[in-house]
Formats: sequence, structure tokens, C-alpha cells
Amino acid sequence: MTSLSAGVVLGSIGLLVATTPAMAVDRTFETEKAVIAVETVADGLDHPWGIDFLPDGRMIVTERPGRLRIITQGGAVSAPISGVPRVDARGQGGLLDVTLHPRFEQNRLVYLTYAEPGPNGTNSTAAARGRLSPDGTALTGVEVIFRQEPKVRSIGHFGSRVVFDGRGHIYITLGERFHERFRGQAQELDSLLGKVVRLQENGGIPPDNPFVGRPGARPEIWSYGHRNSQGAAINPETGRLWEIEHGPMGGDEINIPEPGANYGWPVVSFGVNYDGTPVGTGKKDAPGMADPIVTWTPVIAPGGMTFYRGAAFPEWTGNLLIGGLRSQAIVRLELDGQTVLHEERLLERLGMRIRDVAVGPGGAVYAITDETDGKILRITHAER
Ligand SMILES: [Ca+2]
Repeated sequence: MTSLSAGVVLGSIGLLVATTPAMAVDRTFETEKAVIAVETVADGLDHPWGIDFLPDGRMIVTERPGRLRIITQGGAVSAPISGVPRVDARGQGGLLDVTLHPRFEQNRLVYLTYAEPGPNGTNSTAAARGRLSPDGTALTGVEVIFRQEPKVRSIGHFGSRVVFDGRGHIYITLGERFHERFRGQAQELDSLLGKVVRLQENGGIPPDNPFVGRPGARPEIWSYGHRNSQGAAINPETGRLWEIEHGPMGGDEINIPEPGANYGWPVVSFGVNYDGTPVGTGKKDAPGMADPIVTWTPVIAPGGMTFYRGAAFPEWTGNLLIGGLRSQAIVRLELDGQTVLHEERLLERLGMRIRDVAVGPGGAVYAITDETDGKILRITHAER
């Protein structure tokens, strides 16, 4: 396992090229492997959380207060798409991830995760899917395909990335809801707090899930003992799920969830509680609990992540790109299998919280910023 500390800060020299807003190349940066150009595609988005790409290159983006929009490569922002479920937009809650079905071109299916309101101020993470109308203005036939149980009173730690494995399943990462009263349920198999679940694309239970048929265990569960995972991606080399989760004070971690495995929260952690007291046993590992492949102290506070593949940055092929909130960077990891060889932090000079990062048309990298005036940034290769 690799332990990464504050990180090697590289000489990202910001050259101010232009100060005009959208569509101008805002800046170029010298980075380790490439000179990159960063431009603002769109702004004025209220805490954008998830981004994906339509087959024609337009973006579909969530805003946490409950809006879903389509944005052109030229930066034109649509009116909110109708049909989005009602969300509980308090604290970290709201409309969260958006992912298109791998065969979207045929079936028009859009998957959303969100904080679903329950009775008496409770909520939990849910997932719904619907078909995008031909004109792109509405989701139709919207059905809720998953609900995290139990619903609790908390406005924190919802997770929740939704990822297709390309073999008929989705994974959804689920937070443990933050509060001391609930977080222990991350270790309990009859609760969906602090889990990664694996479902069929329609929300059904895959018969080969690890806890199918075990009395008292939820058959949706793929892995458990997770804290708050807001990033997940399939490694295209192996086809396996990787997830990244927030530690408390210290101890952010990446895991490669094995079916039925326990990732330790809140029994073991590489961090400590926010008041400085030890987490659980005060130990970093324990028998029967899986270690992360990499951990960060101090934290990067990870949002979404993606494995890079694309024409624009051959230098980054196979790298893991992670959106950093507290770290205000895109964290680029060079990997050899499950070993992290090297870390670079991109865009630190911009001072923006990066919520999600994705690869778009031509292999350009897109990042969304977690601000009231949230932006979509496009990162392309510039000439040296
Ligand atoms: Ca862990």
C-alpha cells in the first residue's frame, strides 16, 4: 500500500493568456508530462455534482439543488430537464450523480442518484432512471430502482456514484450518513449504510452477489465498511471496480472492492475523528478487514474519478484522475497494476474545489467545480 502525504507540488506555472470569460483559453500550465490549456466552458451552475457525455458530445450535468441540464460544447446551458425526482437538497444532499446507460444511443436511459426525502426530516440515497426525450427537455418513464435503507436524519455522507460494469450490472456507492449514531451500521449487513451495492440495470438483485441467500444480510451488498465514497470507476484494464472515499481527519483511501469484503470503517482507519480521538479500535488495520491500496493524510477530499484513456493525452494513458475538493486539484496517479507509482496535482493554482472529472470528446478532460458559481472546465493539450 502507498501512503501519500501532502503531495509533491510541481511547478505549475500559470501563464495568463486571456481574461475574457467563457470559451477563451483561460490559462496554460506547464505540468510534468504536458502543457495543458484550461478553458471555462460554462459557469453559473449551482454546485454541479455529476457530468456525463451524450453521444453527440454535449454534456449532461446535475446541479445539487435538483436540476439536470444539457450543455453544449460551445457552452450553451439548457433549461432544467423535467421529470427529475424530488430531492432533499440540504447539506451534502440533493441531486448527485448522472450516468448514461452504455447503450444510451439505443435506449436513451439516464441514471441519477440523489438524496430522497423521507418522513420526519429523514432521507437516504436513491437511484432512479428515465428516458431522455428526443428533444432533450424531459425524462420520461422515470422509475426509482434503488433506495438505501434505513432512512435517517442526517444531511451528510450520501455517497453516491453510479457506475456500469458493461456486463449488465451497476454499482452504487453509499455513505454511512456521518453521524456517530448511524455510522456503525457500515459494519452491519442488514443495513445499506456504508456499502457498495451491485444491482442489475433495472435494480434487480444479481443472483451471484456475495450475500444472496444469507439470512439477515441485504442481497444488494457487494462490499461493506465504507465511509463516504463519492468516486468510483471501472478500471478498463481489468474490468474491476475501484472506489475512493473520504476519510475523517486524514485517511482518504482508494479500495478495489472484492465481493463480500469489509473495508473497515468505523473500526479501523488511517485517519482520526475530527475531534482528534481515535476511530474505533484506534488501529489502521485488523484481521478480516481489507487495506486500501493508497491512503492520504492530510486528506485530498475526493470527488469523482476516472481512468484516463483518450487521444488528447497519450502521456496519461491508464492514469487515474481524481477530483479534489479540499485539495483544490485534479489528482493524477500513475499506476502499475494496483500500485501507485507517482502522484501529481493539476490545477492547484486555480484554487477551485473539483467535484468530478470526466473524459470527453477527443480525450479532453472535463472538470466541474463545487461552487455556488460552479464551472465546467475543459483541459486540452497545448503546444509547448
Ligand atoms: Ca478502510
